[in-house]
Amino acid sequence: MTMKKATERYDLQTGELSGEYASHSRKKLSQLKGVFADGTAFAAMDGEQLVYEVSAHMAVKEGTPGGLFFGTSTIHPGRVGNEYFMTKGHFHNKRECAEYYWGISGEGVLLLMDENRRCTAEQVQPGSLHYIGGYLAHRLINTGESDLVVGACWGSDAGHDYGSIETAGFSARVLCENGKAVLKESH
Ligand code: PAN
Ligand code: ZN
Repeated sequence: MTMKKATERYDLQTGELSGEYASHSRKKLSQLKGVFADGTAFAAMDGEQLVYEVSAHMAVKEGTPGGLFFGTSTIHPGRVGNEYFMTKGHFHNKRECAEYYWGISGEGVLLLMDENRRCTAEQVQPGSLHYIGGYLAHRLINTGESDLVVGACWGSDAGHDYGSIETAGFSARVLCENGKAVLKESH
């Protein structure tokens, strides 16, 4: 019997992933049209600006029943008007599929919304652990001045449904008021 060398790597400090199964994607502002409330502020900004990046470790094919995916999301600091940079957010295609998030660095908010559009929000900070139950849409918001880095683990058959969020959005937004992050209802 031979012992295999570990080729897949996860940096415990930074959340950086590397190896055969690691892939990286980036979201620029121009890919987030309609996500932020202030369309005028959005139009005045540089569409090339990087808003967030996701590294994912996918050792099985998307859709494989029973498998797991593992990822690191980095949301850069910034605002569109008074609204902080954030992810698009999604429900899972298989609505019952849950997910774990954990804070690695930076400060932010995890916004959750159920299918009746009821929102709750959790503070994300280094070491915070978040169990996102099934049937909940989830979005990360960077309320700090440095990168918000968050780890994630989800089922390889969960899938991502962005459509309903693109159409109706979340029923709450996190805005900067007098330098502080505040949660505001928005229908
Ligand atoms: C995360 C998210 C990641 C980017 O890995 O996919 O934070 O957010 P959007 O997918 O909403 O653009 C996750 O929740 N996976 O299921
Ligand atoms: Zn998810």
